[in-house]
Order: sequence, then structure tokens, then C-alpha cells
Amino acid sequence: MLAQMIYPHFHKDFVSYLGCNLFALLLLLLALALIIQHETHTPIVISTWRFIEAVKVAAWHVMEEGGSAVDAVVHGCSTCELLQCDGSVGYGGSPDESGETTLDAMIMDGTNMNVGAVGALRSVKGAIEAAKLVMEHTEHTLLVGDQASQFALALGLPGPANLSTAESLKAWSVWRESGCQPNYWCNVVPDSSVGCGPYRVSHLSQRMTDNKCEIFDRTDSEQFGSSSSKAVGFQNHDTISMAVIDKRGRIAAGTSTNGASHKIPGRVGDGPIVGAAAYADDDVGACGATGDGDVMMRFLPCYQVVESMRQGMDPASAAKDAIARIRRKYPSFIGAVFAVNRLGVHAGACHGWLFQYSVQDATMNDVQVFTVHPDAQ
Ligand code: SD4
Repeated sequence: MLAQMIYPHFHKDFVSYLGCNLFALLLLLLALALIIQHETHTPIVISTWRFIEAVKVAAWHVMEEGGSAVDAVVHGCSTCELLQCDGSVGYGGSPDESGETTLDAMIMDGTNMNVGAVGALRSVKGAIEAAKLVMEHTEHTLLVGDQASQFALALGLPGPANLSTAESLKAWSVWRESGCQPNYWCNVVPDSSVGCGPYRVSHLSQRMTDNKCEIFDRTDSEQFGSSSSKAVGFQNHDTISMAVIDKRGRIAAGTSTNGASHKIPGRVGDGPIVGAAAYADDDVGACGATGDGDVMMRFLPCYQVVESMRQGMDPASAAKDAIARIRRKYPSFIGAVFAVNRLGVHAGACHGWLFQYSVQDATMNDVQVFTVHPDAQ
């Protein structure tokens, strides 16, 4: 009132001022929405290697069916388990020293950081399904071995099944005939670099001549040969690690693998270790890894990637940094990671081998494969 007495046009001017500002605000919001829509590539599915079918199945689940990120990861990884992707996912691959195939898997829900995982799973083909049962029906995170199998069977998964195939048994007998080379033993007698076990712990005085574990080589990668002579190498990789962002922005990640060929029975790799082979957080993004799990799990590279992105690193720098941290201590390790932030921006980094990862996002009609060259050092 007072304002109107002093300045008669106050009301009119104020209303038009308000109107103009509201209009500007609406324009701003519209522009912001357009920018965000343009910048986000979600929903998105990313998987290690050229696992086209697995990505398609997961992408269909989130994009066509509007399903959850967790279910998409499980569908995608299950597809690879059934297809025995490149022999290193699912039954019939990576026989251990006794010829048996065992499976590792994990699923992580980045909305509530809930995780289920199984390690050294026997007699059950559906490893990622078993991991999901752990996540959804227990307060535990990781079940292993025979007891994990009993748990999965009791909760309805098909089995018990024989996880060996004619091919895996053949690979095992070829390995036996080659004097059990390569293997994962060191500092034992008889010398594990020339023959089979059973092995015993070698005395300190004998160690001068014993083969050393390559993983102790931190300075000279030439000295003990490269990792490609080990069981995880160029011809033997392909664990599936997958990350999915669904329509609601929920992020999940998971892994399924039969591990490393000729592993010592009982060995559990990085696959079911949270933050090692996969990690997800709705607030930030996700990561998947593949490679020499025995070394990589010591660095939790996927946890590192997600935390680096949380601190502001872009996905490419975060992936490179995680690989560099391992390389500094283990110059001859073989491994790779992919990183994806919550907008669906992705990148990969690798060391010791050429890495490929597969992507389908909301803007793509089909799966695209990205190739990442190893870092220079
Ligand atoms: C493992 N990380 O069990 C797996 C093997 C792998 O590419 O990823 N190979 O160590």
C-alpha cells in the first residue's frame, strides 16, 4: 500500500517483473533439462570383452522392459554362463589342478550397497543367480565352496550338476602331461617350474635355486618372465564384469567367472570380492575389472575407480589411475578396468594386454565394442 502511494505503478511493474523472471526461470529449467538429457547416456549396459549377447540381453531388460539394474546384471551374466563365454565364464572352463571347474560370482546393488557373492562354487551352474540369492535372502555377503552350493540348491537352483565338460577335462589332461605347467606354486619342492606335485614347503636354504613366485617381482619384470606365461594371459581371460544404469538411475555391477586355469583347488579370485572385480554406487557410477585376480584384488581397483570419480576424476583418469597403482608394484601384471559415471560416460584402461569392452546405451541401436590399448609403461 505504502509502496503504491509512493510509486503508483508499483503493483503493475512488480507483477510484470515477477512474470519476466518466472519466464526466465522456466527457460533456464528447460535448457537445463535439455542439457542433462543430452549429456546422459543412460540407461546403459557395459561389459568387459566382446560379450555382445550378454549386453544385448541386459540392455533389453532395462531399456525395453524397464527392469532394474540388478536384474539386468544378473540376466546379462547368466547369459554368459549359459553360453560359456570364451570358456572362462560358466561351467566347463578353467579346470583347477584336480580337473574341477568352480565358479566365482558377485552382484552389487549400488542403491543400498547390498552385495551377494559366491566363491569356489561347485555343482551349480548359475553362479550369479546364487550370488543374488545370497544378497536377497541372507544378511551375509559371501558364501564359499560346498556350503555355497548346498545353499543355492536348497533355495531352488538346478543341480547338482557336473561342471566339467569333455573340453575342460581334455585341457586338464594336456596340462598334466605338460608337467603341470604353468601353475601357481612357488618356494616348494619338488621344483614347481618343472614338474607336478604333490609339493612340500622348501627349506630356506633350498630357496636359492627354487623358482620364485613372479608376484614377488616388483622391480624387474623380465627377470622371472612375463605374466603371459601364467594361467591368466592373452589366450585365457574373459571374465564377465558388467555394470548397468537403469531408467531410474539405479546402478548395479556384477561379475561371473570360472577363475584361472590350473588354480590350486580352493582358490577364490577377485570375482566375488567387493571393490575388486566390480563396484557400484548410485551416487557416483560403477566399475568392472578383469585380469590377474590374485594380484588385482590386493588393490581393490574398482573401489578405487569409484572413489576417484567421487572425488571428481573423470572416468578415463580414474580407470588409468587404478591400473597405474597396480602397475607400480607389479609391472608385469595383466589386467583391465572399465569405469562409468552416473551420466553414462565411460572409459577403460589396461596393462599387459589389449582390452575390449562392450556398451549399449540409450543412444545406440546396437552393442558397440570399444578397444583400449595398454598403457605405455
Ligand atoms: C580371476 N579375474 O579369477 C579373474 C580372471 C579373469 O580375465 O578376469 N580373467 O582372477
